[in-house]
Order: sequence, then C-alpha cells, then structure tokens
Amino acid sequence: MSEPRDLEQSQSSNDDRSSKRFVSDLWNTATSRFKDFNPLANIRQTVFNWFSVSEERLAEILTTVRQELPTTEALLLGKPQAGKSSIVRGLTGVSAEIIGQGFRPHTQNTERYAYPSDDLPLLIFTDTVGLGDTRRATDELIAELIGDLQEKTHRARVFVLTVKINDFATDSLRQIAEQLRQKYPEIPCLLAVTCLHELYPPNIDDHPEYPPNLKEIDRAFNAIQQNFSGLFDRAVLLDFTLEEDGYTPIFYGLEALRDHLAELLPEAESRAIYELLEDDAGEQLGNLYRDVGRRYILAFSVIAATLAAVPLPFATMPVLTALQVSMVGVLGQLYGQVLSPAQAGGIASAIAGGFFAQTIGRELIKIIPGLGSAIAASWAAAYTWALGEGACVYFGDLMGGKKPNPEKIKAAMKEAFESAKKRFKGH
Ligand SMILES: Nc1nc2c(ncn2[C@@H]2O[C@H](COP(=O)(O)OP(=O)(O)OP(=O)(O)O)[C@@H](O)[C@H]2O)c(=O)[nH]1
Ligand SMILES: [Mg+2]
Repeated sequence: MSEPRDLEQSQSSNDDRSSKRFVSDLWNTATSRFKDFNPLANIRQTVFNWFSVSEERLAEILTTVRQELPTTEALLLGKPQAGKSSIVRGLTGVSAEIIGQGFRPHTQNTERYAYPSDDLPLLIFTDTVGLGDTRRATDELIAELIGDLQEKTHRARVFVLTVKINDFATDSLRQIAEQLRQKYPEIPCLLAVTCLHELYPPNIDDHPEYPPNLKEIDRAFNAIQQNFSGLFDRAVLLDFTLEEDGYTPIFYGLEALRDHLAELLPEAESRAIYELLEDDAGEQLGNLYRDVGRRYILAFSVIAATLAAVPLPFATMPVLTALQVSMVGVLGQLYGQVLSPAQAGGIASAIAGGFFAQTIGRELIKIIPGLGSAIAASWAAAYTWALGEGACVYFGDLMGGKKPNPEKIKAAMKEAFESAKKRFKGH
C-alpha cells in the first residue's frame, strides 16, 4: 500500500492526467469542430436553402393535400349482365351474391365497395345498375350518376366501361359514354371487355395463357375498341367466372386489369390533386415557389439596376436583356422547367409584350446627365422584377397543369412593376 503522500501525488497526478485529457479532448473537439466549421459551406447551405424551395415544406403541403384527397373511385358502367359486379368481386373479393345469374338484370341500386377494407378505403368501387335496363329509364340512371359526379368531392375517379365481347348492340351505351366523356374529359376511362370464353372455338374448353391469342377474340376486341374509339384511355380483356363455371383461373385477366388501373389511377389522382391545388393548397404551393422565386428576382433586379446605371444609352440593352432572359431560365428551373436560353428568351418576350417598347423609351432618358441613369436604373430594376413576377405566374400555371393565362400574367406584371418602381425609386 503506497504512502499517503504518494496517493496525493498519484491523485494529483491522476487529476493532472484527467485534466490534461479533458483539455486535449476539448482541444480535439474544438479543432475538429473548427476543422468542420466551414463558414463557406454554411453560407453556401444558407444561400442554397434561400434559393431553393424547402423540400420539407413542399412535402408537408403535398401530404396535407393527399390527406384531404378523398378516396379514389372506380365507377363501373355497362349494360345489365355485362360483368360489372363480377369485376368488383374480382378486385375486392366481395361475395358472389352481388353477381347475377346471367340473364336478368341483377344489381338494383348503386352500391359502393371499399378496397381493401372499409377502415382502409384506398379505393372505392361503385357498382351501378345496368344501363339500358327497361325497368328504370336510362336517363334517370344517368341523372343519378351525374348527380354523384357533380358532387364537388375532389375525388379522383376512373370509369370502367364494361362490355361483353359478343355484344354489339351498344349504341345507347356508346351515347352515354360520349355524354360522360364530354362532361368529364378529365376522368380517365378503362374499357373492360368481358365473357371472352363465349367466343372460344369449340375445341377450347378452358382459358389459354393470358392474353388469349385467338383471332375470334382479336376481331371482336378490335371491333369493340373501334366502336368506342375516342371514349376510353385503355382497354383490357377479362373473363371473370364463378367457381362452379369450372374455368381457371376464375379471374382471367385480373393482373392486367390491376396494371391498367394502377396506371390510370395516378393520372386520375394527380388530376384530382391539381383540382385540389386550385384551392388554398395551390395557393400555399404557389406562394412557396413564389417566395423563393422572389429571392432570385431581387438578385437579378439589383444587378439590372447596376447595369442600367451605366450612363451609355443602349450600351447595356443587350446585357440587360441577356440578364433578364437568364433570370427567366433560372425561374423556369425553380418550377421544374428546364429551358434552353432560346426558349427562355421566347418566354421572356412572350410574357413581357408591350413592356419592351417602353424599355426603349426609357433608355433615351439616359441622355439627361446624371438623372437619366438613375431613372433607367430604377426602371430597369422594376421592369426586371415585373418580368420575374410574370414568369412566376407563367411557370406556376404550367406547374398546376394549366394553360398560362396572358391576362393574369400582364396584370401581375403591371402590379409588380408599379410596386417595384416605388421600392427601387429610393435606391
Ligand atoms: N364467363 C364470364 N361470365 C361472366 C363474366 N362477367 C360476368 N359473367 C357472368 O355474367 C353474369 C352477370 O354478371 P354480373 O357481374 O352480375 O353483371 P352485371 O354487369 O353486374 O349485371 P347487372 O348487375 O345486372 O347490371 C353472371 O352470371 C356472371 O357470372 C365474364 O367475364 N366471363
Ligand atoms: Mg351488377
């Protein structure tokens, strides 16, 4: 056992060692932090965040939009006994009770079936009453259907137009499909052709590999597509039978049906999302992009003012124009549009319209020593700002899937120009 002094000594040497370790740890962390402390990187990150739309915010808005988006709906349409309920059964697994006997109309009222379950309704299948059913006037059914469709639910929808492969008495159904297509061009339509085995040659008593490669089927399928041309976006061959019918698989073509729906639904949903974006969500998203856009516009406007302050008339015009065109290019990129300088130039002159003419006039002011340049500078800045705002409206419409509205752009430019002129006048 060492002497008390040693202990103290060892204690103090321990303290010494641990404080040394503490200091060296502190030093290492500080140096490593300092090594990591890269003010340039932070500035770069800050500037990057400043000039880019925050993904989190974007995701937040889109998530709320998605949450607001009611469940997507697939509406089954077709004549009685065409196989509508069989498709619903094939996709949702509901019992065969909903299926008819094959000769008299079965479904009496519109029924909705949630898929995969009522508590998690990712998709709603709306099974309708057969159109052209003598008992209930088709017009009444159409009115009911349109009534449902008119409900402003922002619901994404897909029509599933069901036609038996050997049914060519489909004039009234085609008229109804035309009516719906006209009224709801945004709702995609899947043409489902059913009961294939009714056209199988006698030597075939079960389903061939899918898709069937039989001329009888091809001929009829092409004729039906011809008959409904322009009224559907995709077509699929199906044969959904009951267990007791003895065909395998029972749901022949189910995968193909799912694939087509899977391709059409996002389109329907994205359209529904766009519709939703018409409302406040669209406003929020628009503002999110607009706010970031304005940071670019400010930078470009300040540069434009500096350029325009050069007291040599017309000297700066080409540079100013080039600057404004690259601003439009950068804003395009922000909104997800990759543009060549020529395209950006085209857009700049398209949305600027009359403003350019005025530019010329302003340049002449430069002749007035001292004063000219100041006016030209604030004018150039204000004009660049207005052009930027106009470009944001233009690209915002494109991003919203809408055709850019020239009046809206001009109004936005005018308003922006007036307020920017005031803002830049002080400078
Ligand atoms: N073989 C075959 N039979 C089918 C097919 N689709 C439906 N069926 C049969 O045709 C009959 C009518 O089918 P449903 O699904 O009830 O037809 P629906 O269009 O809902 O008829 P309604 O409710 O009356 O409008 C039933 O006996 C089905 O088994 C199919 O693709 N192939
Ligand atoms: Mg039915």
